[in-house]
Parts: sequence; C-alpha cells; structure tokens
Amino acid sequence: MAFLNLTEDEYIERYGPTPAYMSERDLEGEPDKLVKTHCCFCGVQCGIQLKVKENKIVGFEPWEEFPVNEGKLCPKGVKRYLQNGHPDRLTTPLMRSEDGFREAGWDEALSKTVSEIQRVQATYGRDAVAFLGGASMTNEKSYINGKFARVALGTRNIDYNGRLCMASAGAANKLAFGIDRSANPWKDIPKAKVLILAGTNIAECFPILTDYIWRARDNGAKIIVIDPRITPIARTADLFLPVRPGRDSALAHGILHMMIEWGWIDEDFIAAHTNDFDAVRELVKDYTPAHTEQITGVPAASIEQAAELWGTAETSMLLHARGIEHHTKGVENVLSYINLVLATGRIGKPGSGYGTLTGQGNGQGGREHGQRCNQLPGGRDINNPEHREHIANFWGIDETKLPREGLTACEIIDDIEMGEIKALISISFNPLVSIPDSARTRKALEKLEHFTAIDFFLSETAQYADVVLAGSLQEEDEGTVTTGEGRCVRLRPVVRPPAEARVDWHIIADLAQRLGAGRHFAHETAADIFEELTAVSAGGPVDYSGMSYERIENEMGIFWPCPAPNHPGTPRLFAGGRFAHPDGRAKFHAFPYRPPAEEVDAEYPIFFTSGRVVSQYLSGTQTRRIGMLVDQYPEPLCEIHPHLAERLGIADSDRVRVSTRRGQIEVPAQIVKTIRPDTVFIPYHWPGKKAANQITNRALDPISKIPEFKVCACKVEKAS
Ligand SMILES: Nc1nc2c(c(=O)[nH]1)N[C@H]1C(S)=C(S)[C@@H](COP(=O)(O)OP(=O)(O)OC[C@H]3O[C@@H](n4cnc5c(=O)[nH]c(N)nc54)[C@H](O)[C@@H]3O)O[C@H]1N2
Ligand SMILES: Nc1nc2c(c(=O)[nH]1)N[C@H]1C(S)=C(S)[C@@H](COP(=O)(O)OP(=O)(O)OC[C@H]3O[C@@H](n4cnc5c(=O)[nH]c(N)nc54)[C@H](O)[C@@H]3O)O[C@H]1N2
Ligand code: SF4
Ligand SMILES: [Mo]
Repeated sequence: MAFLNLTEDEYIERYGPTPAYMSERDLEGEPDKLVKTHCCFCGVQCGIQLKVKENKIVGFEPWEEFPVNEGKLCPKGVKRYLQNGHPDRLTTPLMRSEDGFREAGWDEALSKTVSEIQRVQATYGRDAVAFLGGASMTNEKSYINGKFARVALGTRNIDYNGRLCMASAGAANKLAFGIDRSANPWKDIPKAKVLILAGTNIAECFPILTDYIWRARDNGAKIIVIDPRITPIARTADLFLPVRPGRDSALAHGILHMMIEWGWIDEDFIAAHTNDFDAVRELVKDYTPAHTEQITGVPAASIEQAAELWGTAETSMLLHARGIEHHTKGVENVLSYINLVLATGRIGKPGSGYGTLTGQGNGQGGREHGQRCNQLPGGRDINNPEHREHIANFWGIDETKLPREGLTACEIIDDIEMGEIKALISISFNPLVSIPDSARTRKALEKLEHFTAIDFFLSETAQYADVVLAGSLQEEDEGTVTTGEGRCVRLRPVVRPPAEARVDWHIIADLAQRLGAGRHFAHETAADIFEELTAVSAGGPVDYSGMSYERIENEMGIFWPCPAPNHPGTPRLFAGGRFAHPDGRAKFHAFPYRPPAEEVDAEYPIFFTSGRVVSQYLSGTQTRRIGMLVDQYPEPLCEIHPHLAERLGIADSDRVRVSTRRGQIEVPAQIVKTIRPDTVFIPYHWPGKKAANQITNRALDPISKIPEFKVCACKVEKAS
C-alpha cells in the first residue's frame, strides 16, 4: 500500500486497540470496493458511494437507494473525493520551532500539549484552557469533545463553530416549541401549497433540496422568497420580497398584521395549542403595510400579497437559514417568522410545517451531544440540577466537579484577547477566517501561551498553533451524523488515515489518557461511543436511546426522538398540535423590531452583507484545494447593483475597496442587477486579505451569541 507507510500491525502496535473499521472486514481481500456513506459537506448529507482502491478514494458512484437525494449530488459532492489524496494533507504532527513548523512524533507532540495544559491550569486555573469544537464532526466526536473538556480538562470554556451558524435557530426553536429540531421531514416540502424561503440561498447552499422546492412548484405551490438579493431560487419565485438587511422581524410582523386584519389566522388552533398570542396581536397592530415598508424597504403591496398567499393556503412550509439568523436579533427574527406558522395552525401535519436549514454536515447532531458551553449530552441543560446529576452519575464523577456554563465561541476569542484564557485546543474550526473582525481574532491567537490545533489541513488558524495534530477526514473514521431534517445517518469507514495521521477521537482519547482521565475514554470503537451517547441520552430532551448502527443502516437513518429499540423514530414532530413544552403548547413571542448593531450613516452609507457561493465551502480550507471547484469561483467578488456602481464610478471587474469601522478589503466588482442598490455582498470563503471577515461586525445576539455576519455599514470606493 503505497499510500500508507504503516502496516496494520504497525498501526496497532503504535496506537493500541484497533477500531472495528480497521479489521479485515473492510480492508482485506477486497482490492476495489464501493462504500455507501454520505457527503462530507452540507447538512443535507446526501448519500454517496465512494470508490476505494488500496486505501485511497479514487472516485464515486451515485447511491440511488438513499431516499433523500436518490443518487443526485451537487458540484461539491461530486468533487469531494479529491481531498483524500491532496498533497497538503497533514500526515504527521507538527511543532513550532524557531524557523516555522517541523515534523514531530506523536509522543513528543502530545506530551507538549499536555504539559502546557497542565502548566497553564496550575498557574491560572482550570478555566484558563478553552476547547473549540465543530459541527462537521460526527455525533460521536461531538460527544467525546464535550466529555473531554468537562472530565479531562475540567474547564467550563468549551464551545463550537455552530455558534456561528445554528445558534439563533436552535435557541428560537427551544423557546417556541420546546425542542430544537426541524419540525418536518423534507419529503413534506413537495406537499406544501405555499413556501416561504426566508434568508436562504437554497439553490447554492442546499442544491439538492432545491429539487424538493421544484417538486412543490410542479404540484402547484406558490413560492415566496425573502432576501436582499435575487438569488437563483428567487428568480423563479412567485413573490420576491427584497428586504433591506437586518429588518426581518419587522417584515414578519407586517405580514402577520395583514393576516389578522383579513381574518386569515386559525383562532381555534391558537386557543387550543399555543400561549401568548395576545401580546403578538397587540404588537403587530403598529406594523401596517406602510410602516413596514418604511422599515424594510419591501413595497406595501408585496407585504399584502405575501399575507394573502400565506394566509389563505391549505398547506404550507416556512424554511429559513442564516440570512435571518446571523443578526444581533437572530433569535427574534426566527421567533417572528415562527409566529406566522403558529398563527395559521399549519404545523405537525403532512405538507405543513416549519424548518431551519441546518448548515454544516452535522449542524444538527453537532449541537445535541454536549459540545456547547451551556449543554450536556442528550440536549440537557448544564444549569439544570437534575440534568447535571444525571450526567455526573453516568460519567462516574462528582456533580460538584462538573464545570458550570462557560463562554461561547466568540466570547472565548475575546477572553483570549483580554488575557483571561491562556491556552486553546481547537478541532475542526477555523476562526481566523470565519469569525468577524479577523484583526481582533489574529491578536487573540498571537496572545495565547499555548495553542494546539487538530485538523487535516494546515488551516489559517492552525498556522498560529504551537502544536498541530494531524486528524482525520470524514471518510477516515466512522460514526453517525444527524441531517437537517433530524435523521441520524451512518457514515461508514471508507479508508484509514494516511501515514501518521490519526482518527480525531483517538487523539482526544490519548490526550485524556495523558491527563489522567483515561478510564473515562476507554472506547475501542466509534460504536462504543455511540452506545454510550445513546444510553446517556435516554430520557433527555434529545433521545437517541433506541438507535443502533445496525438499525440506522437498515432503516436508511432514524429521526430522533427514538426512545426505544422498537420505536420507529419521529420524522414529523408536533402531531395533533402537541408541542414539547411541559404544558404541550407552543409559545408566541412578541419582540418589537429593533435595528441592527450598526446602521448606515454619512460616513458608511452602504449595507454590507456576506454569505456563500455554490462551489466553495465555509472557510474554504477544503474546497479551495479542489481544483475544479476553485475554477468555478476562484476569488471573492463584490456584488454591486448597476445604479450604485454608476454613482461610484465603478465598472465591472474594477477593483473596489470596501471599508468598515473594523478594516477593509479589496476585491473585483461584479456588477449585478440581482442585489438591492443600497447593499453590497462578498462571499467569505477566503483567508487573509481576501477575507470578508476583515470588515464584519463582532456584535452578538444577546441570547444565541451569534455574530452579526449579515449586516453592517460600509463604504465602497474604486481602488486605485
Ligand atoms: N455552497 C455552499 N453550501 C453551503 C455552505 C457553503 O459554505 N457553501 N455552508 C453550509 C452552511 S454551514 C450553512 S450555515 C448554510 C448557509 O446557507 P444560507 O443561509 O442559505 O446561505 P448564506 O449565503 O449564508 O445566506 C443566505 C442568504 O441570506 C441573505 N441575506 C443577507 N442578509 C439578509 C437579511 O437581513 N435578511 C434576509 N432575509 N436575508 C439576508 C443573503 O443575500 C443570502 O442569499 O449553507 C450550507 N451549505
Ligand atoms: N462573513 C461571514 N462569516 C461566516 C459566515 C457568513 O455567512 N459570513 N458563516 C458562518 C457559518 S454559518 C459557519 S458554519 C462558520 C464555519 O466556520 P468554520 O467552522 O471555521 O469553517 P470550516 O471551514 O468548517 O473550518 C473547519 C476547519 O476544520 C477542518 N475540518 C473539517 N472537518 C473536520 C473533521 O472532521 N476533523 C477535523 N479534525 N477537522 C475538520 C477544516 O479543514 C477547517 O480547517 O463560518 C461562519 N462565518
Ligand atoms: S447538497 Fe450538500 S450534502 Fe448534497 S452533495 Fe451538495 S454539499 Fe454534499
Ligand atoms: Mo453554517
């Protein structure tokens, strides 16, 4: 096996017990094989078959039986297999030396990490070490990360990159419904007669779900799109509401105002199944179409039309993503749109319901098993004494030893900058590219006394590390992920990590061992971890206890809650209008509109917003290395409306300088009629001087602590 420089025996000798996936079952006697697994990118988690030759992925085949995508894949899914053999792949640990990084052995690298953690904790206390995880990783790793931080590090400061992503939707879902999960399976979408797509560029970000939207349209559905840009899906919409960035809660209130005025709400449902509608009825009185137009920039007639389409439908689905969530009122925006769903009573039924479109591959599961600062496994609350007791007992530790709620991801970076947190371990997170105000993030990283990063590429953040540990790609481990519709699916082992690289959770377990907590991390296989996480979830808000790898494989995924081995799982929540709050009722929320943290003014007169393009993924560490995807969109462009461009004397492809109170970025202009004339947009997948986050605003939502990626004030000039 040319690709590996260790035999299986050598691997076992070096790293101890061999995980099940390295047994002959997968690796011997089969020179070529096709492995059914899932795409490593977005939360749709399309099924795919990877083609393997000599422990190397050499191609793919469609997996037509997997029901979600039935063999279809988007451009990223088609090319994802090319990362596996990439020359930049980290294959050994790296340690900082006087002239850059040098290769190191595992023992030396891990010893360094552990001795630094021990030194920092002895000097400054346990919480001076922080841990940052990620939602591209499996449920098993999410669980291990949380347990590692609480039991082995004993720090309260653990959080994850989903804080930049799903946090507003998650918090709002809990508040409104008492449970944090999309309410409906995606197969309900084609049965809806009206769809609202709020703040999602679904065709570029969830390409395979777009097919569900088209099926709905073929069945006669009307489609309403709410976005400051005419995205590809908006071009085919029946009604497009070009909202000014940062105004969604007002828009939702305006639509509800007209629905109430025209009597298109379900008073019986509201009375029988919800609480607190009266406050909302009172609140939205002020949001007349004229007043709402003034705030949102959406024509009053369009607001009325939206109210009529939505209000009079028989069945409907409301789907949203980061466009409404990446705000200092992200939670309020989501709750205001949920009001539109609850007011019609159209939820918990086939073809009627609601869902947030989960972003990362395991955006859903990554937020369920305890790698968030306020959460314990099984979706439990770290501040709830019963929940704490349950987990402490299960883990065999004293409840008083279980750390309390810590800081969220951006707050951890701020605390590092302020000199409170002195050491960091990060895995599957690239904050230098993905957190707002990168100058501030860079300053923080430079300030750390110790930083260990676990990644398979040397990300821009990892370049600031003292120790870089070579971890695993998705296909080099096994486990489960939970898709955006709440379906837990199985990732099968495909190949073994190359050379000296190691499976992520083996690294974490080894660190735990060296920190003296080895007995809590004695898992031999990912299946052992899954067994533990499902067992501990029993009776919690997020109950996986009836699941097993075997069942998940046989049933093509299982929707949680699944509280018993003979329970079929729960694709659609809230049947019969019963919600997950203790009284079984959903809750309306009445938040008056409030403006974004930064408004335009004479100095910075234009709205800046950011997001994605179809061929690039997140901070780009993966997709910027895949040739054919790079060709499709090689560098960031600034979308500018022709009217604004003309006023500023900018022609297509001219280099423009976009500045805010945080910094500036220079990129070529892309003049398009598809954006509001008062707004410019730059995708954020690039580092350094091409990073959109040089200029974004680090202001946080008070509840979810998500940053305001989607709106700040900027000035645009032609660069000399
Ligand atoms: N190709 C690709 N696909 C991806 C990803 C990727 O990086 N690349 N990432 C995955 C992840 S982690 C995520 S979170 C999802 C994100 O998926 P989306 O949320 O759909 O994508 P974004 O581009 O972040 O933002 C969506 C839209 O919000 C609009 N918007 C901006 N400001 C506002 C506003 O104030 N109100 C409203 N209503 N809309 C606004 C933008 O114009 C943009 O079209 O995509 C997932 N899929
Ligand atoms: N301006 C702006 N900024 C944004 C957004 C925006 O819309 N605008 N969107 C935000 C959103 S929604 C998100 S989700 C974040 C994402 O931001 P990040 O989470 O920082 O982005 P990733 O690219 O996923 O970074 C993950 C790193 O982990 C590595 N990695 C991936 N999978 C694994 C794994 O299984 N194991 C290990 N060990 N490493 C792995 C990758 O190589 C990469 O270096 O960005 C946010 N930042
Ligand atoms: S839609 Fe998402 S999961 Fe499916 S192939 Fe594309 S990136 Fe992968
Ligand atoms: Mo995300």
